Amino acid sequence: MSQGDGNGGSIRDKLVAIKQAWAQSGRLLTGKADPDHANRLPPGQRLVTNWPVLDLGVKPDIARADWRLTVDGAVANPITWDWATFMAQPQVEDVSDIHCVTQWSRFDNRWQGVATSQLLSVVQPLPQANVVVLHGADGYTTNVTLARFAGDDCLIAHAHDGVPLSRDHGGPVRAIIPRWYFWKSAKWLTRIEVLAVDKPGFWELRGYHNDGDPWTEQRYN
Ligand SMILES: Nc1nc2c(c(=O)[nH]1)N[C@H]1C(S)=C(S)[C@@H](COP(=O)(O)O)O[C@H]1N2
Ligand SMILES: [Mo]
Repeated sequence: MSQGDGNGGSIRDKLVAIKQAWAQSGRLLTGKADPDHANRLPPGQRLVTNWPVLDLGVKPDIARADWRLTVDGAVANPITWDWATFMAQPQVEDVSDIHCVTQWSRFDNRWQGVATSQLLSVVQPLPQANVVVLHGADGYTTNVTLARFAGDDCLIAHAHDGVPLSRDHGGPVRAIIPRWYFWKSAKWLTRIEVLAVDKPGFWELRGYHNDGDPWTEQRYN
């Protein structure tokens, strides 16, 4: 995250400031919660068929040969996987919808990768473990409760619709947390920190909700 740091005039800093101001003013909230999922499209969302790209102005370029995934913190068995070790894990496929807090949703995304439950069974979280912080190679972070992260629809994805994840969309590997807004699905994933005490991530520190349920519009805190 070097671009723009310490330079209040960069495009990246302006974009961050705009989204942070939206969070402060509660923009985009409709007040029409749909906790029972009566509609497939959550309140305030509109369906897209393209796939927008959102980032902080930095797209890390990571070759699979250089990529590593470290899981550390409150675990009995910390790991660092290289590409071959990651791909040797049992592979799953899951279809889910994307809901971005900036109001676009995209249905029926077919993800391929390693289930978070598989990863957790390898690292063995300690009894006090409560939350994970996902780290992207661009310096991005986001926090997710361990319970949510362990959901059966969550995975560490390396492909979408059978095609390797592009650099734009977070390749080689990104997290997929379908039941939360898409800001929780960290791209260019290289580290998963397992913690006893919660630690807000990049957007959570800038006014976004600590959870992020689209049906009750947990956009901002
Ligand atoms: N590493 C990293 N992950 C990230 C982001 C980011 O800036 N850096 N942006 C988040 C946000 S706000 C969204 S909406 C989605 C966008 O994913 P996409 O570009 O594949 O649509 O990635 C999330 N994961
Ligand atoms: Mo987003």
